[in-house]
Amino acid sequence: MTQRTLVLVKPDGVRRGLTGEVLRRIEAKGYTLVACELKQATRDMLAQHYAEHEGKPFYEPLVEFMLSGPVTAAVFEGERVIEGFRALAGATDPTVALPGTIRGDLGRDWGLKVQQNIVHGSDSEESSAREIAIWFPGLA
Ligand code: RTP
Ligand code: MG
Repeated sequence: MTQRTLVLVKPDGVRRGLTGEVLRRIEAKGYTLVACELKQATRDMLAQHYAEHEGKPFYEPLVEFMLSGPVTAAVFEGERVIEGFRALAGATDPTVALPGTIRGDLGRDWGLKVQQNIVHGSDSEESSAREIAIWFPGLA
């Protein structure tokens, strides 16, 4: 079934100049870019985006990290793209993410309060619909 997923190149990825590399990998896999914009998140957007994590020990550092600079927000489309992008991204912890994945090839532990792992990708159809409405409210 054709799906859409919300991808964020997080502030660490944008600062390191990895936006092109991340988008290249997703396009090379065969998914279709349907929206893309450099955006500065607001606290309100992040409260909605990370609602499931509210109250966890990493929540506040995560929000501060996500506010620390612009993110590249993108929507990709394709068959099973939600699962497909999460496979491209690799495990949440970049230290153990497998080589060949975005986080495994490009990320590492920087000894900071929250994992800075370059990308976000929606984890379900429900999440992708909710997240796309936050980041691209006008997208049909
Ligand atoms: P994402 O939502 O960014 O695609 O990543 P994910 O599903 O692999 O990870 P999730 O569990 O949803 O966590 C969201 C983000 O919070 C940061 N995190 N840090 N213990 C920690 O330091 C920790 N745990 C989570 C990461 O940036 C993670 O991507
Ligand atoms: Mg997640």
